[in-house]
Amino acid sequence: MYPEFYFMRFYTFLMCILSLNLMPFRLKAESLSPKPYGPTPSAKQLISENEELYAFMHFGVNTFTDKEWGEGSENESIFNPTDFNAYQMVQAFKDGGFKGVILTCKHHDGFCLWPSAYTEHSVKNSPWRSGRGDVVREVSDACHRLGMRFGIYLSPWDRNHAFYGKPEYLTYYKNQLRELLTQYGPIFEVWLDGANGGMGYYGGAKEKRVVDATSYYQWPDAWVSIIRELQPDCIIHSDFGPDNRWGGNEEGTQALTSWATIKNKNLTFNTKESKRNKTGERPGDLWVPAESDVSIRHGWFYHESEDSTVKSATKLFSLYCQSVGRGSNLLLNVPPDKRGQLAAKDVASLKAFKALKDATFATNLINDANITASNTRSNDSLFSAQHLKAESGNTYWSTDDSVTEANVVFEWAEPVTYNLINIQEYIPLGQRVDAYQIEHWINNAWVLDTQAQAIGHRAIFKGSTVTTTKVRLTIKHSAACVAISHFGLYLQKD
Ligand code: FUL
Repeated sequence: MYPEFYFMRFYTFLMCILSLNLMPFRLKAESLSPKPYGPTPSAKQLISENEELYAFMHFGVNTFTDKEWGEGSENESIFNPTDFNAYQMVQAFKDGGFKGVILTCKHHDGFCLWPSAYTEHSVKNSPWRSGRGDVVREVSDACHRLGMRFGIYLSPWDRNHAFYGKPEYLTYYKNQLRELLTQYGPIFEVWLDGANGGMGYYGGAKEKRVVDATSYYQWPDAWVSIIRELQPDCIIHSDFGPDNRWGGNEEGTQALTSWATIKNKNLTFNTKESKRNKTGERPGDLWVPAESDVSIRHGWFYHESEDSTVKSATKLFSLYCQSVGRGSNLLLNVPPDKRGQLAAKDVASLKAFKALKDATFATNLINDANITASNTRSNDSLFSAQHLKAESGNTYWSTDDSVTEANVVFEWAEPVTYNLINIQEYIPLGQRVDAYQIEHWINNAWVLDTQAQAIGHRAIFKGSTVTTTKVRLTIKHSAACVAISHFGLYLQKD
């Protein structure tokens, strides 16, 4: 026999002993965990919800014509940023805590920010970089080098294209989708805008063309299948989803109760049902959380006259609380100026927003609290309410299967002061809680801070400043036993 043989036998024996030792723990965690309730997020939806913050960049001929919607007749020569710098922009988003950037590769005016092989109406006929520039390339490269994700907006409505409204345009659109999905590395989100039809240049026809978005666009067969085929990890955004839905306004806020789920009925591209968009539906059949878009300025494109409208860090933090803090992503648009950079004021606001957010969430007061739960699943520390302190990860407080009403009391030896409450559900197991409240103890009685319905990925409540020695979280009703991953009390100083 060879020495290697003895070594391999010993190694195999050792591995068996080790895995036998670990197995009971793994089996225990799996066998004791609650069963998922209702629809649950896919792996890419989970990543997207955890990332929370994305940047939108509206850039194109409108930047130079000072318009919001270009007509499609703009001469390519108008596009000429004087000092384009993708790194300046992507770095500013990164410094602001954003995880990805979605670029308007083509807005309604039809001008393409990349040298598409299918049209002359693009950067290749502009004076910028002598016609050899590619904004999509530079922004996607900067994203990938700086550890940010890159996404695309490709407007279905094209006011330049001669065939818009006819079958030929659909081939053009699909070809462009393929170009963008195959030549610029991983794409984390495709943002399909619902704005459609109207007056336009249309190759010189200069007329009104109205389409029925549901029957005209080959949705979902064409677009969705192309995106799924070429970028399976990509989130598809449209008015209804399928991966996240438009939140129902362009103000960056979400309804107080916004479920991550919707019903699987009457869903077509451009399904704008304001209630469904704003609040989601419960019980739902599909996991389609909201995404809330808003611009840091009054308009989506850069206009010097709007320099005074740049939102402050406090305003951005308040939007974060009203979007991410209501189970949605926040998609914040910051438009490049005529140089092809973000203006200093916008950059400063992004940085200050991150500083304010970090300072607010720096100290969770429950870390020093004595924590008592009315029920702990199987009385097992795996599901203890102590896990509520953890900011992220795979731990959560859970109750026995039969227990759908429960509470946790947090108690301090010395009074604590807070004005912001943050609660998160363990969403890999679905959205379970239907009603809950948070109270504090004052003058020997419980006083209500807030009562609400949906938790989901995150629920944030900014209220008046409270000083107390006891706080109670009560789950009044849950569709299945609870699975809460985080609870936090913070003091936001403006
Ligand atoms: C809308 C568009 O019409 C706006 O110009 C902007 O792109 C916004 C994000 O979506 O539907």
